[in-house]
Amino acid sequence: MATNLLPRDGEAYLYPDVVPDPDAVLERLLADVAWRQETAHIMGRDVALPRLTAWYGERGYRYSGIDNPPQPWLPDLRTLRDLAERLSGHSFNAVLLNLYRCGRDSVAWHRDAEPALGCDPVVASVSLGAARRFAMRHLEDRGLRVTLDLPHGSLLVMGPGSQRHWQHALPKTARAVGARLNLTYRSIMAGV
Ligand SMILES: O=C(O)CCC(=O)C(=O)O
Repeated sequence: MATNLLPRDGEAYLYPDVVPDPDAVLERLLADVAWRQETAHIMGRDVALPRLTAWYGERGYRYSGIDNPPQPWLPDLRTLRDLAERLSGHSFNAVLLNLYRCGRDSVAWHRDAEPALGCDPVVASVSLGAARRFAMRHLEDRGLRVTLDLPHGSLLVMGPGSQRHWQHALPKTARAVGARLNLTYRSIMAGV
């Protein structure tokens, strides 16, 4: 039984070493996924996201002004979804993929809180490739932080409360690190 990493107002559980044959899965996904360089519109300027992204699954999704239409699952994405569902006890109908090419790639503080995710979403996050530091901070009590390394082949389940009361980020690092691929499985509601 994994222990809750959050001291209050939410749940997050890390399951190391759960992806079978992670090197082969990583290699296939790097080659087969339709990676995109998206831009976000920030303060009147178009800014390239510091990572590549892709979206797959039965439902589309819009975040930060970026439209992600539904796209059929790849076999590896379906297998990882089944694993995430088994370990989390939740079901998922779509996945956002992030490719961090090197230590300069990152994701800023945010919550996965779009209306289509519902009021208290559970997000299951698979990590492949270089281990990177992942940070969570409490929304009201910004000094309350949890940081952990997300290793190759692991699953982080961000459970109830984790998106309502906490933000998360993947900071840049000056260390020489290789590519990291992250998959966040989500449940998207229809017609929202
Ligand atoms: O790469 C990660 O571990 C985090 C990804 C993330 O924050 C997101 O997709 O919302």
